[in-house]
Amino acid sequence: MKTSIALQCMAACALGVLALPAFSHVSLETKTAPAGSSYKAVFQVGHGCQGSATTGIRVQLPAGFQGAQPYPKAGWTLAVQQEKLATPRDSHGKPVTHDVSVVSWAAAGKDAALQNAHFDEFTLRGKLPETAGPLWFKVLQTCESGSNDWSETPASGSSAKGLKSPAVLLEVSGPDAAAAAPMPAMAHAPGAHQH
Ligand SMILES: [Cu+2]
Repeated sequence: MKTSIALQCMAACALGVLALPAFSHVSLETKTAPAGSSYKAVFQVGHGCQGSATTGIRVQLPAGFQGAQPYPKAGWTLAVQQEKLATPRDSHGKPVTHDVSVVSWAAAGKDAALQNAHFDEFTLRGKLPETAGPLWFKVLQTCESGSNDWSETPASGSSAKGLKSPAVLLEVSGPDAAAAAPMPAMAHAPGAHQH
């Protein structure tokens, strides 16, 4: 099953690479952000599922991503799931025991579905953890026919190299790196795009 999805995506992405090198599969507009900052996550969807139009985007928020707020989208129905935190945190002197764990957008009708050849963005914001390191957003892309489960993460580190269906990576940089204006990660340079 995994193999067939990978092959499907390979075919889809080969086309994507020719047409729009920087906008294949699902990736973040801004791939690096400083620890502890407020971050606007713009998920860019570059293709559907083996040619089929996208009807749903479900984003699982990584631990440490706080207070997520989705941007509503015309034609799409929003849903938000909360989860009990393993460790409650403090917010303005009050304990926070639950937080948003999943945000999803579903096409409200056939007309709203994102055609395979088109491009769109799904946006949410939240506060980043105070510690630097990779944050992986697992994204389930559902389509009129089939789905792409962008959920693979490496055993360690932040390289998606060799992963067939990588989760979406945000590099959280330390205070030093933030001051030194980090280079945007080139995870989706034409040569690097592989499934
Ligand atoms: Cu792709």
